[in-house]
Formats: sequence, structure tokens, C-alpha cells
Amino acid sequence: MPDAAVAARASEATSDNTVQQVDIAVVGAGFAGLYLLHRLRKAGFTTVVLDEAGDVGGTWYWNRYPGARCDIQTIDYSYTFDPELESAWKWSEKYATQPEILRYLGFVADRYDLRRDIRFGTRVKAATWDQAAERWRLTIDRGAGISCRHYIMATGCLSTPKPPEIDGVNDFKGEIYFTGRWPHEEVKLAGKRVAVIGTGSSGIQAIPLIAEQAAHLTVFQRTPNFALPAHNGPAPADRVALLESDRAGYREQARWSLAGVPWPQNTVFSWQLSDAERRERFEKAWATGDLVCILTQLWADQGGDPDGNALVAELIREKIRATVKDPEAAAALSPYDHPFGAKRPCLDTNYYATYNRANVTLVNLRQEPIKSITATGITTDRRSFDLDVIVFATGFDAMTGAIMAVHPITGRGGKSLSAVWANGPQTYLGLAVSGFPNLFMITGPGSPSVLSNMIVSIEQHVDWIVDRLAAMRETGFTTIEATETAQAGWERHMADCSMLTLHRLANTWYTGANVPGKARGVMPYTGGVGPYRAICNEVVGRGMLGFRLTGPDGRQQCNDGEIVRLQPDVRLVLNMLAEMKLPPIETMGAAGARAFVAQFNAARPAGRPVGDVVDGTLPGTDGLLPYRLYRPATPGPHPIVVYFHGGGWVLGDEQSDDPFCRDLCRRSGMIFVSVGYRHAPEHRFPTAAEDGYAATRWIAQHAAELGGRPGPVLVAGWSAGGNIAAVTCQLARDRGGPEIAGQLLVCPVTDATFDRSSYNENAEGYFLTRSLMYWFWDLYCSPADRTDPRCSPLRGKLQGLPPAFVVTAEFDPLRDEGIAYAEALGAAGVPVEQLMARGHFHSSFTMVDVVITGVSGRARMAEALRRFAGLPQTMGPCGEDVRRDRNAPPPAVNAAAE
Ligand code: N01
Repeated sequence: MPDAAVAARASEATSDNTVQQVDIAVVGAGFAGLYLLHRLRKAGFTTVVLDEAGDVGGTWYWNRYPGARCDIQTIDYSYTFDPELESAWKWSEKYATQPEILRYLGFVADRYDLRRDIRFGTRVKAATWDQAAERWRLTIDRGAGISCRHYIMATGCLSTPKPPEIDGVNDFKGEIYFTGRWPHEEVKLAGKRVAVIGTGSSGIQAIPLIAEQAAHLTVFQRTPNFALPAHNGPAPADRVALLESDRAGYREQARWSLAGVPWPQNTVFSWQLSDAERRERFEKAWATGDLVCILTQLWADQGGDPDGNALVAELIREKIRATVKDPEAAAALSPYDHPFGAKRPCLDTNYYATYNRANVTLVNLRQEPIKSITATGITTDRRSFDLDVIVFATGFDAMTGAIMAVHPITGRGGKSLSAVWANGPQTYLGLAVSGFPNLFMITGPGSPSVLSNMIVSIEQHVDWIVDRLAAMRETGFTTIEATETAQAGWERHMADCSMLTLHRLANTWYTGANVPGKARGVMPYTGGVGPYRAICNEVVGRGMLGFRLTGPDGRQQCNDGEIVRLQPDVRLVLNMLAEMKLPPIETMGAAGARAFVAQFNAARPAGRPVGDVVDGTLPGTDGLLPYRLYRPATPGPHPIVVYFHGGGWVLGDEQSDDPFCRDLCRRSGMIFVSVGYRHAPEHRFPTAAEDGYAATRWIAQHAAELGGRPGPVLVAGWSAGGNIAAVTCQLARDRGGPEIAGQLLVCPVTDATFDRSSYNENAEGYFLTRSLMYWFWDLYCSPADRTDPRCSPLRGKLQGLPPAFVVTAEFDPLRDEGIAYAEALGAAGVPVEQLMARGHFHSSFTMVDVVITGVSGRARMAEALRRFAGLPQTMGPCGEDVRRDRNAPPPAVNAAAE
């Protein structure tokens, strides 16, 4: 279809002075608005779509600069709602050009006869909620306005260009263009001196093509970006074959994937690969020319861990150095200020090689900032450039800009959206805002949107909204509004999710950092497309949780609450476990349960390398006990932590908490000796406790032999191991040593009492169940012995114990006894810090590299251990040294959530 076929066609229905009455008004006629219109119409809603542009296309209408293409392969960047549409359209390239994408949208508009309900060239000037009528009143710049029951912003995430923010723009006598508002007529650059300001995706796509035309091109770069060759051409045969082998399955997989494009989840970690293997993976991904591939397929820790990420970043910088001949330019083009992927990487065609051209100059604004734009060009603080054309590729007021651009939006009680969002966007699910009934956003802030294949996310949002509106109509409800509780919960969940990736570590449009004065925070949902879809479905399944619905007869429905209270990765783990439909562990018998644990542990990510791992035995009270020693890679001698594994005194061994021991060894810079104490039911109470104490004494006496620092040791343990660690401290105090410098108790068992709230609230559904705990207790200890402080340390004397760091998890049956122990220690005058881990479960901290949100908690545990050991500095969450003020007091007893 020729371009002309999608040329501007002004819509009708603008001339008369009557307010147009519709069920639903939509702003935006891009991918989102078009599908929305199609679905709303099919559902029988009267609808009008408004767009300032002269035709359909949304962002693709405006972004017509040379080189504009999509950066998700076009076989994925397509509507999937209609299989017939899929077979009716064939893309010509792997990454379609802007004109082809615009033709596609024109084709869709024609196929479903959409234009007749779109008012082009129409701008919304204000939207006001009329509470009495329960309708939105829209003021527009052409005609009498619109009255609608529901108002939907399909305004796109990257459609409002940000102002140039450079002095003197208006003085320039030459031509000025914005990539985001490129003229429809041809822009002639041949023979001209052209400047491009900005090296994001737009600049990087445009620069090579402008360089081919211009007499001279000067690129003004403030921050270098990572760019990868697109290797454009026909759609890759392997991806096409994958799609065509099972189109419906492929699309469904995309809908449940993390980024909206079906690629398998990576389970191999960088430290499990040799340099050569990493390079091989990298070269393969580089040759693929696919953002999602290189962002997800190298190694499992590339997106969430700075160390794993740094390996990719350096491999890309190597490519830049190999391509750009001038070492100074290569250095300037090499990004060091952000992790790879934390800022949107770009797909390019000959971008870096363009800097080898004689007619291209790179100006590094970090070394010579722009002073001003003058009548004749651009002046930096070192030199002046005479120019005929300046192209601003300076980006967008992303995610919120386009919504704010149709302001004022005034909700219930005169609330203004800009006021509500003054400190950053607040939404429920990125779909709705409390105080703004019947207002929806497609791919709004708080939804996966720009961190996903937009089309998959758009279809999900549109389907969800239209289905809800249809359901409301059926049930007679006329308004729907997010509650404040739900919205605040979503904000917390968003913040939790932001810890899963590295986006928070970069100054980008994802975080609002590109617009001066804009509130900062990760705006898109980083928890992934599939998990997000599951959450939206769950909201419906739980009776529209977090929404208030009202009807004309005074009827109301409101299941208030937070949709996700678990940490996002904990939720995934628990869902996965639930899907496995495992029999309760306590029904497996001790041998069966041990076999299960061994199998379960074999499937987890291998722990990270430490300096040395040594297996040995030590004399216990009744024969030898095995141990595993983890030594840091740093020069010793190191303080020693005696560690006791979890497993209810029945399961596990000295190796079963291997990743946790490795992690704490690395973070704390201390030796961990994990002790294989004896288990029930073969060895019942008090064997485990006595073994723990005996082992600690022996290790303290042989610290130097073990390569450790002589002097006091520390103890640590998780779950039943926390119980043994706590008991060991009491025994050491009462039996004349050894000296213990501190105790780390992670979700410890402290008391054989089962009536605390957490035993009921978290009785089931969080892996460690109440009935499993009953079983452990029964195997370990007869009821008559359970008040003995050697199994219930909370009942012992607590004065004079070493300082403690007590970790408890919100969704753990053992939570309250851990808290009780910490409080009792504090009351007995023992220095104690508490970490109450919000949204975590019993195993959160030991599931290293699975529960990523446990990282900061483990960093704090390591800090506490170092403090107990008197070590002078702390180590940051990712192992980096973080100097702390040695005179500063230790953190106060901390009940804050992690
Ligand atoms: O915008 P950007 P974009 N003085 O914000 C610089 C999508 N997209 O339009 O980083 C000097 O990424 C700014 O520098 P800095 C894609 O998601 C996709 O390129 O702020 N420089 C930066 O270099 C993309 O991420 C495609 O220091 C100034 C650049 O301008 C998103 O849209 C194609 C400046 C802006 O980069 C945005 O991309 C195009 C100033 N005052 C866009 N202000 C596809 O491939 C800003 N800069 C699908």
C-alpha cells in the first residue's frame, strides 16, 4: 500500500455545536487506540477516538526521521488479536521502517473501518469528571466537546518530545528539526552542515543516514549509549519457523514471557561459564541482532546483578573499540555510567563505523558542554560550529508526558492529576488512578509498557479494560475507581520489583531523569509481562480487588486490599512450587524428605565462587562431624563464623545451604564453617544442640589451624540452624566458652509454642507449613523436653549473650517467635538488631540468585557480622567496598522492612 493511502484524512463530526455523547472517549490513534476502538465497537460501546495528528499512527505518525524503525522484530511487533489479520499482512524486513509500520496501521484502520470513529486534528484541552452525571466532560479545540462515561488515555509512552533545554534555540537562523516531530515533506540535508544533538535510539538510528547526505555532520553527545548492530534484512528464518510452527502457541508464550517476546529463560550464571564460553554466547547474541536476545540470553545474572552485567558491558565496549578507529572517539563513545540494559540499548546500522567517516565529528559534551545556540551554530565552551541544520534527537517526556499533555485532568472532588502526580506517577496496575473514576490508561506508568514488546502489553491492557467495562455493563455498575489502599500497595510492589533489575541505577527516561525537575523513580513495571498479566487476572478473580464499583441504585462493591504483598520473586517461587503440586513434605517420611531436599537443592543455581572450599571432619560429642569450610578470596586470616544449616533438625547437611554460605562468606569477607550436626529422628534432642555447641568450641580452639583469625568466633544459622546458633550462645555463656562475638539468627526456631499469630496466618501456602513444623518438632523432641532452653532458647536466660542480628520474614510461621526472641534479647540488655523482611518467606534469604530481593537483606546480615567481628568497613550489597563512618553508631534496632 502506498504512503498516500495513509495520508491525512480529516475526520467528520467536528462541525456542529452539540456535545458528542459516547460511552467511551479515547485519546490517541496509535497501536493502542486502534485496537481499543476495534474491541470497544465489537463489545457494543459507542466510542470516539481523538488525535491531534492528521491520521492514524500515534508515535509512528510523528517519528519520521531518517532511519526510524522498530527495535523489536516486526514478526513480534504486530497485532495478534486476529489470526486473519496476521496472515493478511507480511512484513518485508526483520525491523520494519517507519513508513512500513505506518502503512500497516493504515491497513489495520481500513480493514476494520476504524477511521469513521476517529476525530483527527483534534486536541483535548481539558477533561473534568462530573460526579453528578458520572461522566467525563472533555473540552476540545474543535467543536463543542464530548461527554463520555469512560475516558481512556491511549497516548503512548514516548510521544511528547521534551523541550531542547539549551539557550539560544530561537536565535538560530538555520533549520531546526526534532526527530519526534519530523516534517512530512522531504528534508534536504545534502551539502549542508548538520548537527545532531542526542545519541539515544533516535539519534543513533538517524546519524548514519544523515552522515551519508550531509556535507558535514557534527554529533553532540552528552552520554554514550550501548548500541548493537540490528543486522537488518529479511526476518530471520529461525524466528519465522518458530512462529509458523505453532503461531497460537508462540503468541501465547509471548504473552506469558518476561518481555513479551518468546525467548527461553536463562538459567546459567556468568560464574558457571569460562571466559571462552561467555565470549561464545556473546558473539552469538551479537550476531543475532536482537535486543531481547542480548538482554536475556547471555547469562542469568546479566540483568539483575552488577557483576554479571559488567561482563556484557565490557564485551560491548570491546566491539566499540574494535570498530571506531580514533581511540579518543572510541573512548568517548564507550558507556561507563550505566549498566547495560538499564538505559534502553539501541539497535543500529553502521552507527559506530560512521565515526570513521571524514565528514563526521563527535563532540563530547562531558568535556566541552554546549554554552549556547547562536544565530549561526552551536558554541561549546571550547569552540564554535557553524551550521545550517540542527536536529534535536533529545528524547521525550516519557510515560507521563503524553498523559499530562492533555491536561488539566480533573477528577473527583476537583483533584488534578498533575497535583496527584507531582512527586511521581501513582497508579493501580498502571491502568487507573485513585480519585479518577472511569479513567484508564493503556500502558501507563506502573505497567510493563516500555520494558516489553509494546504490542503484547497494549493488547493485554485493551482486553482487560474492555472485558471489565463489558462486565460492568452486565452487572449494572456505572463507575469504577482504584482504591487508595490498592494504589499504595501497587507503589510498594513497584518499588519491590525495581530491585529485580538494574534500571534504578541509571539516569534515564525510564526513571524520569532526562527531564529537569521531573520526579525520579522507575516508572515502568519491572516484574515482567507474564507475572503482570497473572496479577491483572488475579485482580478480576478476587472480585476486582482494589477497585470500588458503584451503580445508579446506590449499589457498591469494593474488595479493598493489596494485590501483591509478597516480594515479586517470592511470589514466582511460591507459584512455581504450587504448580508442582508436591505432596506435603511431612508425608514423605524422613528418608523421602531428605531425598526430596537433595533433589530440590540440585536444581538450584550453584553458589558463587569463593576463595576456597574445604571439606573436613571435627570431633563432636560422640564421634566425628563433617564440616564444609568456605574461605574468602581476600587475604586472611579471617574471622570465623560457625554456621548451622536449616532443615528442622531432620533434613539437610553441611552442604545444603551452600549458596547461602558462599554468599555470606563473600559479602562478609569471613570464613564460614558449616557444621554437619546429627539429625532426628535417629538422634533426637538434645543431640543437634550439643553437636552445635561442641563443634563451635572445637572450631574456636582450632581457628588458626583452619586458617582463621584466633579469638572469638561468631555463630549463624537459618531456621532450625538458627535455633542451634541461639542455643550455642547460651551454652557458651554458661559452660565457660568459647567466646562468641555475635550471633546471626535467620528465621530461627526459638520456642515450642504454636499459638503466636504467624503460626496461624502463615500456616499454609508459604512452603514451610505449620504441619511441617509440627512434624519436625515431633521427630526432634518429645513434648516433655520442649521447655528446655536447648530447644526453646526463648525460655532460657538471655542476659549476657553476644550481640544479635535477628531476621524474620513476614510470611513465615516462625516470624513471631523470631521477633519475640529479638525483643526478649533487647529487654535482657543484649544489643540486637532486627530485620523484619516484608513480603519474604522462610526460605527467601537462602534462595540465593533466585530470590533477588533477598540481596539487600543478606548485605545487611554481612554488615552486622563484620560489625560484630570489629572489622573496619562494610561491603556493599554487591560486594563492593563501602566505607562507613567508623565513629557513626551502629544502626538502631531496626524493624524496617527490606
Ligand atoms: O531519546 P533518549 P530517543 N543536551 O532519551 C540527549 C524509543 N525509540 O528519542 O543521555 C544534550 O533515549 C540525551 O543525553 P543524556 C526507545 O525506547 C525507539 O533517542 O540525557 N544532549 C540522549 O543522548 C528509546 O529509548 C526507537 O545525557 C541532550 C538523547 O538526547 C526512546 O524511544 C527509535 C539534551 C535522548 O535520548 C527514546 O529515544 C527511537 C541536552 N539538553 C526511539 N537533552 C526504535 O528503535 C537530551 N539529550 C524503536
